[in-house]
Amino acid sequence: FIDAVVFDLDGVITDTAHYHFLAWRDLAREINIDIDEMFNERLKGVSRMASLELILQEGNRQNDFSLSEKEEMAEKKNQHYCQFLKQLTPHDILPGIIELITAIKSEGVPIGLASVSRNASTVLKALQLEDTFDYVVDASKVKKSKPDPEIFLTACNQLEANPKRSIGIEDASAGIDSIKASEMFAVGVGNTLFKSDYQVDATNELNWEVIKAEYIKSVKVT
Ligand code: G16
Ligand code: MG
Repeated sequence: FIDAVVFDLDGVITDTAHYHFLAWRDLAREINIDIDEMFNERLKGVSRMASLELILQEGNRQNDFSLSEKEEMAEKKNQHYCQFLKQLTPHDILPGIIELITAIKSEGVPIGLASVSRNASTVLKALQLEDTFDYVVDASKVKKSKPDPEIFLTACNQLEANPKRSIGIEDASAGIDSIKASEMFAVGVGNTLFKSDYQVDATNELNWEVIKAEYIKSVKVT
């Protein structure tokens, strides 16, 4: 009765969301903008250039740089981020994720990955998960970033899944919006994702039996 489950990468499969934050924080400091973990919530699931724009707005510096200067800054942040990725190993897969994937797969339900990151394949390789997902949608395959539904709809389409009978798992507010706009059932990992259909505090609380039960409840209500 469930067609597919589509996972976000950064912040759900592994905590690269923190590395993105550290790299942006250092870059922002260089131009005298301070960002904290709370502000970082707004960067989660948002593409590289859109993240930079949000940071510049935060410091009221959105008109201070040319496009090529912005591209340089984004590139600098990415190089710093890629340094962190070098340390990434399968030990960095978040708690409960392998168990969840195993439970879903044991029922023959296909799984997809929806990440707007251009580094998604590098991250998957480092975690040794490159053959785990039935279909991976990354930045190269979509025109519009989250919160647009394109990325989750593409994943469902490729998995031959009806979005209304599919589940998306996200740690970002923009990602939950993308899942809801796709008419999928939204599972949120975090404590501020109020638009989720079902929310857990952390990945170790993701349990396939519970997720299915919550999905069935929502279908009965509507
Ligand atoms: C991720 C992160 C975002 C990041 C974006 C682009 O999305 O959540 O913070 O800005 O990818 O990443 P990159 O600079 O590597 O292309 P997701 O969809 O995996 O959460
Ligand atoms: Mg994420």
